[in-house]
Amino acid sequence: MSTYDTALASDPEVAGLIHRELTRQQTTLQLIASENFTSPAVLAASGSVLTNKYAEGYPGRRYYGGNQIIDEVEDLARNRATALFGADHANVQPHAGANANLAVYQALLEPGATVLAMRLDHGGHLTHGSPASITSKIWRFVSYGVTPEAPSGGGPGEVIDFDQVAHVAKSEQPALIVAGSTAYSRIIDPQPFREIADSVGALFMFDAAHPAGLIAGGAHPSPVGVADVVTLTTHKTLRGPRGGAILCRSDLAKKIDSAVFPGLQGGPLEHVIAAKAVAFAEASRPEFRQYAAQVVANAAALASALAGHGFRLVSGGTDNHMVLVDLRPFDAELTGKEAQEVLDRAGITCNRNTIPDDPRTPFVTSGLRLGAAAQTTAGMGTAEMQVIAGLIARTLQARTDEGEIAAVRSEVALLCASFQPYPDLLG
Ligand code: DSN
Repeated sequence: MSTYDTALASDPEVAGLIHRELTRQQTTLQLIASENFTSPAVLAASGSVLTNKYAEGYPGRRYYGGNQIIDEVEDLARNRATALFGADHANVQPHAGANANLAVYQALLEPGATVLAMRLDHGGHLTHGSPASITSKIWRFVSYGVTPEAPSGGGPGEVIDFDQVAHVAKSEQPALIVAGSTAYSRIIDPQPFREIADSVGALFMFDAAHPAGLIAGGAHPSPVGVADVVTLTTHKTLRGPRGGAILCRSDLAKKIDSAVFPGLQGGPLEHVIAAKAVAFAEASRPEFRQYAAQVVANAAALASALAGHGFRLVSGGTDNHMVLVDLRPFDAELTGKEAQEVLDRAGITCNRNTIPDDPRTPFVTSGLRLGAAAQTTAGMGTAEMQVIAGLIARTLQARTDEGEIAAVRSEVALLCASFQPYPDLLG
């Protein structure tokens, strides 16, 4: 019996599913760059009785009674967020990073206003103006991308093209410039974006969904105080519960808060906000600085080991928690879709991803995105990253050989057994 079986004795069907997912997380490698293992304290807070409470509004201004303690919870989360990031104001209510971005656009822009953000096929997020996202139906997005792939032995390639950012900003006169990405493996320096935004009188939003934990842990430069607004997710490198948050200057606080509620969302998820408070406190401890540095070291080790196995690294390598791999030099026929599927069967969980100027569709892709944040939480170091790179190469080389895939699957389970994220939870 696991903890969940006991608590969910009345619903063995759901208990069984949670139990199976726990076992999956305990016996396979979690390399999705946007995932992590939260602490038991975060799990406890997000599974608490705070889920019972309705609290539309903000501390001190709620539309429901009985929120005295909930106000303390949300104030604690806000105060911990502002202290952690050195921000004037925090809104901890966004249910997700996408909601945080939408709320910022709603707060700062008139419908139809122009926004300059990263191209989706170069690493931008859906909320950075995908035709499939409501963002592009309300606002007019123009884009910048990365520089071309460097010729072999040449200088840096596939890095943010600041000449293009400046050029498009000048010609399109955006009201807002957005920095940030879901698939970019280099440090995003906020300063050049600030200068370009100032040169055209635009506001500047930094979407820190991915590097939030690296920023909190001092491994990446902070955009707080440089950008007008910073959005983040709390569950990726920051290692908290699934959710979003917004940091901003005091003069924008009222607009941002009104855009989140009542503009976009109803009742805040106070159990998740409590879990965010736990995560903000965890991220302010010295151990988290070591964690952030180890994540970066592990991603670099994974990248260089993969390069040694014949994969091409997009942007030439990594400075953050993720590695974007071009599969074509390893095997011209191998798509990201097939690679993701076969790695899944070998117990290596990751996601396919487009690479800049990918000749294949986003559903098929020529790339894989890998992240080191979760397995670093589980205690892995650079030596394990080299082992993982070898297992990935072996699996993809033998992708039609079920015996070899099963052998890798066993080795993965053996490796994971020594690095348990939840040693006290029985899988
Ligand atoms: N799904 C997130 C990611 O994987 O990067 C972005 O929303």
